[in-house]
Amino acid sequence: MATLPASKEQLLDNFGPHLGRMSGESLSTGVEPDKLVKTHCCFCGQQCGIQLKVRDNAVIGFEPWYDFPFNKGMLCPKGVKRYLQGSHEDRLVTALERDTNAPGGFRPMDYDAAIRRVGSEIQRIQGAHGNSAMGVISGASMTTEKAYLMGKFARLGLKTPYIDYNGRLCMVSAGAGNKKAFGIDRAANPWDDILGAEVVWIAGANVAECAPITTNYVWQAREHGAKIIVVDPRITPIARTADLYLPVKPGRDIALFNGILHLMIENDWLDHGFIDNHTVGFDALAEHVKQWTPKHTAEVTGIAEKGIRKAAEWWGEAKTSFLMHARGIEHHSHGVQNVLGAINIVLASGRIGRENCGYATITGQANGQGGREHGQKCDQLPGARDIFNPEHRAYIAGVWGVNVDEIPGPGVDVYEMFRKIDQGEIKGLISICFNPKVSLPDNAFVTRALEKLEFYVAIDFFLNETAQHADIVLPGSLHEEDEGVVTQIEGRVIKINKAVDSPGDARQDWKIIQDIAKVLGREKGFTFKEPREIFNELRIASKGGVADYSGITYEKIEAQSGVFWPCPSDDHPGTLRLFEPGSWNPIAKGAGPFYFPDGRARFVVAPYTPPAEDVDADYPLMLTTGRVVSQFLSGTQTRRIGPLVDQYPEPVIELHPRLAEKLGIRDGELITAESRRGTITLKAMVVTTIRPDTIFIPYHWPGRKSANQLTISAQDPISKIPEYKVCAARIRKATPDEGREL
Ligand SMILES: Nc1nc2c(c(=O)[nH]1)N[C@H]1C(S)=C(S)[C@@H](COP(=O)(O)OP(=O)(O)OC[C@H]3O[C@@H](n4cnc5c(=O)[nH]c(N)nc54)[C@H](O)[C@@H]3O)O[C@H]1N2
Ligand SMILES: Nc1nc2c(c(=O)[nH]1)N[C@H]1C(S)=C(S)[C@@H](COP(=O)(O)OP(=O)(O)OC[C@H]3O[C@@H](n4cnc5c(=O)[nH]c(N)nc54)[C@H](O)[C@@H]3O)O[C@H]1N2
Ligand code: SF4
Ligand SMILES: [Mo]
Repeated sequence: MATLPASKEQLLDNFGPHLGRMSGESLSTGVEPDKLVKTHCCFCGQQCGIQLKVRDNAVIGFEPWYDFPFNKGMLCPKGVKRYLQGSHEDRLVTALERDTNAPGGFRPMDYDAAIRRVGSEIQRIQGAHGNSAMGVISGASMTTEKAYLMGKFARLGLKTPYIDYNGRLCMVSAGAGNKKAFGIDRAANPWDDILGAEVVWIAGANVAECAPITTNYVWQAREHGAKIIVVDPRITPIARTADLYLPVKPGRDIALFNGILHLMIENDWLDHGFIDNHTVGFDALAEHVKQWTPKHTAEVTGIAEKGIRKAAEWWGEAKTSFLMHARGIEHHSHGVQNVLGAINIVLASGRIGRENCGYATITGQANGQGGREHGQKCDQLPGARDIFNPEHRAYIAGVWGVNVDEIPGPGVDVYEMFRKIDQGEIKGLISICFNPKVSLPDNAFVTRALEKLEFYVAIDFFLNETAQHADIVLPGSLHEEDEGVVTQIEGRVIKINKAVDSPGDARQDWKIIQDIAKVLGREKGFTFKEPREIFNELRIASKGGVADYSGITYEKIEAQSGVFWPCPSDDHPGTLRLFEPGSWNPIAKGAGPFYFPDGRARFVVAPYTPPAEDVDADYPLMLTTGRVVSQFLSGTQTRRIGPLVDQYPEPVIELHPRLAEKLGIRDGELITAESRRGTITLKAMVVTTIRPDTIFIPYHWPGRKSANQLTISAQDPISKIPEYKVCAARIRKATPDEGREL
């Protein structure tokens, strides 16, 4: 059996963040850099500050950036090794054209000729089948300038409603829940509020592996006496240091939140003043949760009644608290309900909108926050405006200098786009910063759909698995080759600074998009000369919207170590904490702190529904999927960074010793997991840290090692997020053939 570390020190060594200041590394130790560039990590949504060491137009290492307030010089293993990807031999430096006779299936192509081919294919497809036969899929690892440009380009450059982005797989349940309850979609607090919380509730977030720097905030809170509650089907590293661990069955968090609220009401652990003055809908919710007795909650969630009562008591009696959640509760066909359940217990406690009292959804991708605000979502216009709202449309049409009818209506979510590709409705695709062949559920379907496209162009700096299906690949820019803003986990808008030029024919993504607009003869509105110009247009486009960036400038970001949005004017410092009495709010206009006309937050009844595919006699186990600390998302980048690969070379199937014993499975042995959609053969990792009815597979690998061969394409009806976190599965020993095929 694999042993897991027990002490805090061991956790740090084996899993976690490098808490403690690191000395810089460099490719060539002793070589003096030409310059140090202050910027941020390219990976997760925490956006740690880092200084890149640059010599001869190459990033050769890093130095900590101690003064950046969020991470104060700390980095996790990915941040430490990120600089190694730029020099990788796979880096795309020319355009590529599909050629089945060429080695690797592609041959290099002149950049301008590639752009001309892209233009003529788009014209051919749109001429024959209409503008909507083209689709765009985009990404939230890119700067906000690029995200904004992609939304504008799809609507005006391609005149298609079909654009969506990879945040659809990530932040949309959180966003939809926040919008329903608060009227705004941003983490409500700066992270310093964690430090003074008496109770920290962590639901469905593997904080130590996926938001490593946040671990430090949680542990500091604990040093100050905070009690930590962790809800997860697995005893993750953060759970091992928790005061109370609740091993929820995958897909049942809403039952737990309803059960907690039941006990809060029964014991009068409520802030009546807050509920009366600042919310609506409590009575209907109180009626609904009557059925969620501790006994019923325990039956549904698989958590012992004692643990439920203890959690309710700690949460109920606290004077200050912080609740955070991530994809563990959101990646569900009822992800929005789970989020609303979490918000309900926060609102009932009244502990929001003041110091040390907070709530946050942990942002995933580098620009998971900013990338979901300015129009690359299928139903959204800049400033978090709604594409179906006539006033919002009219405002943006004015900024863009077009007739309002020229802005197409809402499109569809990215999975639905693949269904439309499969049905032949969408015939041409542009992808940028997205690897759906690895990251979408039930990915055999995605692969089939990709092969049906008449024309597909991918923009990336590596030839990812999806791009291998492209007709043309255009070499885009790495993070350190461009500048622009991103919005990190707290809602702080920060600046990515350029460190080096792109190699060969590779160029900044926004230039490539403008080149395509130009060759289509639709360059009006796509003649920006630098990211700053795009940002200045975005500021105007966001003005008066909920996500108002109009008072943010590159200079203000530098002067203040970031600016928290909303920031509605030049003399406004930004909004550190949402929902504080008196803070700027264009919707409530003084009526109250929340972003509705009456200024009140909404309690929303969130009924429990089981997962789309529950266990049965044929598939008796719950499969859940997620991450490991050293790999990132579809792995395109981190599978090319040697030290990170060494740390976790290949995926394994985590299972409990009791399950292993029942099936005669030994640790390290090859086993096969099956769902109704696919099979996967990997090594077993027998651990006591998982529920015996659940198995876990990390998803960062492609092809026969991809967890998404098994996952289900069921989606939340509101947010359209896929149900990555639970489907029915079974396991058995692998056959000799399955072992040989690996
Ligand atoms: N190392 C690393 N860090 C990352 C990323 C990465 O790929 N690698 N990706 C970034 C991105 S884009 C994201 S979205 C975040 C994701 O960050 P997290 O959401 O923290 O990561 P996951 O591993 O997807 O899932 C979190 C936990 O949910 C648990 N879980 C599964 N089902 C349930 C359930 O029904 N209820 C509850 N309560 N828990 C459940 C899993 O056991 C897992 O421990 O991480 C970001 N940071
Ligand atoms: N089974 C399972 N599947 C999951 C999840 C899960 O928990 N379980 N999690 C889901 C989540 S939360 C997420 S966020 C998605 C992520 O899924 P994807 O977004 O598909 O994964 P990435 O690896 O981020 O793919 C991004 C691609 O963009 C490229 N890229 C990065 N930055 C830039 C840039 O600035 N410019 C350009 N041009 N390209 C860039 C990278 O090289 C990579 O090829 O996966 C989802 N899939
Ligand atoms: S991956 Fe996230 S936690 Fe790690 S260094 Fe980068 S931004 Fe920081
Ligand atoms: Mo994500």
